[in-house]
Amino acid sequence: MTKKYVYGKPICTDAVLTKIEAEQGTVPYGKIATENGFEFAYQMDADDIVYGLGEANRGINKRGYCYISDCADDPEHTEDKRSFYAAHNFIAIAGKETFGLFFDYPSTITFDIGYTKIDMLRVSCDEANLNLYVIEGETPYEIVKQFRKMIGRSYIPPKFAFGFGQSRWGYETKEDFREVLQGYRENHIPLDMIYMDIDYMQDFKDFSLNEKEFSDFPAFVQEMKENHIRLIPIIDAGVKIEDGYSVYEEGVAGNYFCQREDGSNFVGAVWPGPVHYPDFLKEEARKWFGDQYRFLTEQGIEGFWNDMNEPSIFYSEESMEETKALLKELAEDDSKDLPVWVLMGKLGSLANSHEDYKRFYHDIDGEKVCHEKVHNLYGYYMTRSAGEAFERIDPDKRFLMFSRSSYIGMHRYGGIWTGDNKSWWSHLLLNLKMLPSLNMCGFLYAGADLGGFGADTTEDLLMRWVALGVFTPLMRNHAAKGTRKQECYQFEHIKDFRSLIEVRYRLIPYLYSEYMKAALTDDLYFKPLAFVYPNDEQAVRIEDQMMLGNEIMIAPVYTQNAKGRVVYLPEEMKFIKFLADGVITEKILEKGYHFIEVALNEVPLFVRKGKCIPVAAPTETVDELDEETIELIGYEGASYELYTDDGVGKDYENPEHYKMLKMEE
Ligand code: MIG
Repeated sequence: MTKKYVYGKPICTDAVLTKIEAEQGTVPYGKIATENGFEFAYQMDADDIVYGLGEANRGINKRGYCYISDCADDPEHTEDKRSFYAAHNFIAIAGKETFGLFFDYPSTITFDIGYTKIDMLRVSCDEANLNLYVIEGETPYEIVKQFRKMIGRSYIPPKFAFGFGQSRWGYETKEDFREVLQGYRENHIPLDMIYMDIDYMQDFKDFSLNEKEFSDFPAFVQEMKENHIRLIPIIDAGVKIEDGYSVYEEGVAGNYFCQREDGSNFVGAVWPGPVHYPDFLKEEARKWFGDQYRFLTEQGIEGFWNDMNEPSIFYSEESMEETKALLKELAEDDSKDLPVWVLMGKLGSLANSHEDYKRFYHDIDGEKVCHEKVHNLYGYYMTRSAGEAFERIDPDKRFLMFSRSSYIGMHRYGGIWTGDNKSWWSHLLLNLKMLPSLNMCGFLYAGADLGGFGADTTEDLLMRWVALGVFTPLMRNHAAKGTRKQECYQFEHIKDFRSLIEVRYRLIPYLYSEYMKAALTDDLYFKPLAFVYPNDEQAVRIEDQMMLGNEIMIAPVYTQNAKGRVVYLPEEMKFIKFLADGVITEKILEKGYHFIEVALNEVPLFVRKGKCIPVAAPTETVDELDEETIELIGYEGASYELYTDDGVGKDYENPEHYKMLKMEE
């Protein structure tokens, strides 16, 4: 049962697809105040758990901190941060009273979950213009499933996107890409995708190619495809201002860019220097931008990642002018003490500033709306622009698409990666904890930069992180310019990376099948243990183990120099270990705590009692996976329903995609 409460004049976000009539009365839980902005207040019971918020900091249970939905390009994901790149305003409270809340509000909104007062939940925003959905159900799991139904089916990627991908900010030339291909193939480490970061473009212009390097791009795309590699280019939100550049000129001519109050095009700056920002909230602009992807799909490209779409604004024309004026003033000041901190303060506040968000407008169905009021929709609508275009480009084909910024609703058009993490052990754990929350908000195709984006990785960190990445639908190694080389073949124990990634490929039949079932039934791919064992007091609080699909539990190692880890089993399970030489060991473990030994080159998982999973022979690419090689591991006599399809088309409902497999007694 879902109830909808309407306050003021909400902006339509298209996050919820189900038509729900607005209630007249007051909300059944907590208290609402609308005199001074909007506030929802709820007195939590000491033992209540609060789930949700998708891409947010800290743990699965969100209690004890304050989170702010305010999409921002901030690459420092330290524990004190309140905002990341996304705004996923769904929470579920489980305990004395159990209910879910979705605050459909596209501007800044604060979730104080026991931060100011330990048992007080306060959700507040500046304007009382929003739709609030109250979702009722027996358990948080039921509430989540109901919420997922309301917001529509999650994005389904092509099957190749379940392969492993290598990325790095800094690949520029064809030779750079060929070197990656060679590094992987020579060492027989599986690989399906190589990502193209901004350096493939000419002067960082969207839908352009470096003229010197990629004059015969279709032939290069083909060359890679012959090696079973898909090239996945990045697309940035800002469009470079440059005479003669067709995307810029069409955008200006069509009035497709965000404008200032006076009707002139707003100017910000990102990698290309001064840019305009496409007005993705304006239908014609969205269609126009989406059609630009054809420039690359027509050359054989089948997938993209959308970046800088919070949107990232390094500075605006206005803020730069202010800075220059300040510099001038300081230069003219002949007193001895140059107030450097004034300048530092100014420079430090230039990027991602709300002052800038107030400077430009969107045209939503003819109505002028200030960006500030819809800020959190920008990445969503950029990706929607691409997703809608793919439907026109080839309605029968799946394209790979994931975005950095997002809002609930975007999950129908693409997945996400979690942005600029660091090569820190704490970020490996953060990655793990975030996964079920992302799933609750509809984002099934998700993953973090394995090995860490910023800072220098270490071989052991990359190995442990890859061993987690084995299970995440998006499995990509990505690193920032200037950091230590991070491709798996750059390290001493190349064979160990091969074994780890081979486990991923052996598990693809299971992972893909569970992904498809989760997507097609609005279910979770990653679940907290609490959703499966709600009456087990130990299990309910565990945040470093996850249920994956219906058959397995994962418990990655996330501490440096550890020989293994402690794991809690809420019931008897079969402990499976993929060893470096391809051997699979198995051992039944009783309910309770265990220390499991896991070497750097091994992947552990646990099969639930009475269940089994399919495991294929390893291959180097998804194309080569052979279902004939599938064996079942787990409990004798168990059966598994395998979902398979061609991995490209969209006839998902075809019953022929399901096959019952049974393990011999
Ligand atoms: O300001 O395109 O999160 O993955 O490598 C940095 C360069 C811009 C941020 C993305 C990152 C990407 C990088 N981008």
